[in-house]
Amino acid sequence: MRNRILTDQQKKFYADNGYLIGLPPAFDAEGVRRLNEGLAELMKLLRPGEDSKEIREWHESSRFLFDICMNDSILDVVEDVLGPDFYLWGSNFFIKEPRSKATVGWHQDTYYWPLEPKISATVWIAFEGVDKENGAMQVIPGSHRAGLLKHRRSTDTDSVLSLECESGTFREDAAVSLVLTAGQFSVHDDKIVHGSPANHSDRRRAGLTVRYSTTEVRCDLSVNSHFKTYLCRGVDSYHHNPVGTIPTQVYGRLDRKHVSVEEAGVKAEKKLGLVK
Ligand SMILES: O=C(O)CCC(=O)C(=O)O
Repeated sequence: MRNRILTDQQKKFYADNGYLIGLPPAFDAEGVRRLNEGLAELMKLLRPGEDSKEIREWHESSRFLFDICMNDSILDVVEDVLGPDFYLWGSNFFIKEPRSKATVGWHQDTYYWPLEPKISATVWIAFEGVDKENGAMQVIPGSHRAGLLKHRRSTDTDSVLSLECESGTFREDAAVSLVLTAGQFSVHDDKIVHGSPANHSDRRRAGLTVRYSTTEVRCDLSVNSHFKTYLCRGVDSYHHNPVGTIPTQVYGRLDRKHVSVEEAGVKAEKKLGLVK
């Protein structure tokens, strides 16, 4: 049987607060060097006018990213959080160049995803150290227990996301910054309220988010027809979702576009019962 990675205390912390930091790094100094070398290769595949936000779900087309998402020390932690049977389905970069004004508005991931039941976790892998100054992600501890909050279309043009929690639905003054060293990762629940401020430093801030769900979670393919799963641990006895093929190229673009609820628009929000 697999050794448990998280202590009972850490599991309780995750259940109560909806996130975890302070985990052992998944990548050492050489590993971090390779992460950034690989990121530079992926950036070369971007077309004029595109930026790192376009590198979404490229774990389906780049073995380099697929292997990061399937890193055993990361999956061990996810298994402790989600249980024995779960799959990988999403990945994307959140990169803020030095002095970038870009922010991420307060949101709950689950609002963006046409998934049911809502049992998912995100791992945020630090390609460089992140702290308050360079715009580390912030979470509102315990907010995942309040259920789905109302979101509205944001008018803040600096935010890279347009759906944000309505003000007054959570306690912004309780925010905690997820400070990480390069190679470390955090984990957060799909219902926790989180976001991030601008990068006020001369350092780049780069992180890769990786999304995992338990095998009982089904994607509404009428909203995101490109959804693909990769079983990470255990068995998928539900067979609810399409299964992806493991990429053979080390670095490759994915030109099939996954669609979030944000992109699918109000029609999808209505269909999923998020708005009337
Ligand atoms: O990196 C960030 O600032 C935001 C990340 C995020 O929203 C997420 O992981 O869902």
